[in-house]
Amino acid sequence: FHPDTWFREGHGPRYEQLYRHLVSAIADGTLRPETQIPPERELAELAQVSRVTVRKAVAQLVEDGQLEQRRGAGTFVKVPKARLDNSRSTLVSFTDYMRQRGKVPTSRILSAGLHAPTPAEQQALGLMASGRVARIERLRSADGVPMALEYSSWPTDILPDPEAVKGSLYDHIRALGHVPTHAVQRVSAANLKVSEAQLLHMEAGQAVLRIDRTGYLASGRPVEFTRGLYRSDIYDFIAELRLDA
Ligand code: 16G
Repeated sequence: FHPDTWFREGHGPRYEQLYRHLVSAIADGTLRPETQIPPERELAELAQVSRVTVRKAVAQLVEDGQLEQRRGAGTFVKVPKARLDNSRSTLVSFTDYMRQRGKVPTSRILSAGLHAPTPAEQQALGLMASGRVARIERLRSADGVPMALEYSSWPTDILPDPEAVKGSLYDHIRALGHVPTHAVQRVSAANLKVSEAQLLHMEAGQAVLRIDRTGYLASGRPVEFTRGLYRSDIYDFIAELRLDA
């Protein structure tokens, strides 16, 4: 990205030229999604224009939805809203979902271990208060862009060692001989805490999609209890509806 060369490119008001330069840098991938653009003063210096010119060009890009200003953090190239839909209602893992779309999934494990189950976990998974539950909390990314936070709980006979999960949790469970075959999901709205916002590159208090999933084995036994917080600027929840015959 060379803001110092923009002025050799065209005609019209300077802010329009700078605007066009930024648009093409985003379009050709020189400025990738989630890249932070230099602060106003720096950009003005690089491009040798006034800060007012930079402000106008940036404001136009924000209005277009190509750049995004995050309070206290700076201005970023917006991640294009992918239609991350699941309108066929198939049970897929994050890993498979992203791979099917040509993206490279990665996970950062925030914590993994065995704990005393909360009342919600006891109820969802049919556990005794005196027993243990396996918990794993991960930040899920696709092509390096943070997409979701997932807090997942399982009975310990299904997931005895959550610390051993490397890539896909579903693959890990399947390799142990357990196959969740169906799930029930509840979609709601939530606001991010400060720590969660930092991980997702969002602002504290911003709205996210919360998806609570309970997953079952073919026998009907509930084995997965997962809360996911999905970036609302990237995820759309889509359901396909048909008229009853
Ligand atoms: C999906 C599931 C989540 C599951 C995870 C496993 C939704 C809303 N949630 O994110 O419940 O635990 O996949 O992914 O789709 P993994 O096998 O890639 O670890």
